Amino acid sequence: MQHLPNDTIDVLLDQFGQIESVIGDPNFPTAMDAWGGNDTVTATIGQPEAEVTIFGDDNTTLHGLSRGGNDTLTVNFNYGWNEALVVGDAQAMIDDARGGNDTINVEADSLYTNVHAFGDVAGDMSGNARGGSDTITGAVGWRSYDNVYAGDAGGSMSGTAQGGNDTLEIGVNTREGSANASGDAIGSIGGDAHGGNDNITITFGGDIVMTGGFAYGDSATSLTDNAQGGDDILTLKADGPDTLQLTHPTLYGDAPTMSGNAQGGNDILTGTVTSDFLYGDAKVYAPAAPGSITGGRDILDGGGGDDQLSGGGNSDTFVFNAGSGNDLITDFDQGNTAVGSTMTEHDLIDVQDYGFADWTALSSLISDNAAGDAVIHLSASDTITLDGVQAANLHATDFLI
Ligand SMILES: [Ca+2]
Ligand SMILES: [Ca+2]
Ligand SMILES: [Ca+2]
Ligand SMILES: [Ca+2]
Repeated sequence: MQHLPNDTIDVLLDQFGQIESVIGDPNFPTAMDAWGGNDTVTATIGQPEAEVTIFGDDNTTLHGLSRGGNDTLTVNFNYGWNEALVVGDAQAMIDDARGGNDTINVEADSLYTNVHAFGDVAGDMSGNARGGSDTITGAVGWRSYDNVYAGDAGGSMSGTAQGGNDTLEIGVNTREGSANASGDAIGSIGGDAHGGNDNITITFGGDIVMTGGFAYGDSATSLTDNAQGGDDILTLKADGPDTLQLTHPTLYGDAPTMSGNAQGGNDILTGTVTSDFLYGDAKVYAPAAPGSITGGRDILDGGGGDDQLSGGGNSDTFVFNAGSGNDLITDFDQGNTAVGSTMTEHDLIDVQDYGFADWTALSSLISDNAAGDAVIHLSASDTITLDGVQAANLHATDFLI
């Protein structure tokens, strides 16, 4: 196994419109197995229209038993109107190639600046490729709407590819801008590929107006074939009290769409004071046969604001704390039915924070609305509406009191 050198590379983009490409291990040997060096690359941008591309190993496909190094890749943004593509390892990985464990810091909080950052590859992972355990720290600047982060692949995952266990921390500290963050892939996860167990946090600043934050535990596109989602932790946070957004921040425990025989992981989704949409598994289901899609056992907590919560298939837990707002559960005990499964599920509503004495006390606060849906009146300002469920069909066993 050839080991490539550990390099330290500093690049300054101090010209208007300057375009630079930095490769940690240039001429990575693709005809044989090799191990990339542990490189430290720092790019500093000081002029508008400058663009930088960084690969921790090389802009090529890692084959065989090749392995990416453990790289530290940083871009310092000091102006605006800039672009960056930062990739922990390579363009693609096949065979038994493995990505390194990389640290990527792209806090692009300057205006009109967009970053794409991927922990392992800019393109696809196929064969039996495995992603590393990467840490990506990002921030979105004013009027920056094309910020995309993935723990593993900018493209798709197929074969028996396996995503790494990654950590993504993204700040949206701007009045206008948005971020998309996936624990594994931006494209679809298909074949027999698996997502890793990732931890994604999106933090909003206190004065957001036209901002968006979208997190996907596994894929920003879909889980299809026999793909399996990982067990992910997705969290929205807000720094300030004046949050108002026109785009609902949205968390998907696995992916927007699940099809074929896809299986969701057991995910933990936590919203914030904004009006969030939380999907334990997916928003859209296209099973190969009735019941072929399996949901995960997810935990959903919308936080404050008026949230829309969908657990998806399998038995999920919905958590409500004092100040939870007026929330809607779209599929209480109905997630399996949505994919054509006859398996019963038993979702739970956790209202322990409200301190009700017993089921008698809680049940007296549940009644049907004009549409015939059960509404649980937790307090003068907090309610839970259960779409498609009547009050008469709720029991003590549906709650954690
Ligand atoms: Ca990596
Ligand atoms: Ca991952
Ligand atoms: Ca997941
Ligand atoms: Ca679920």
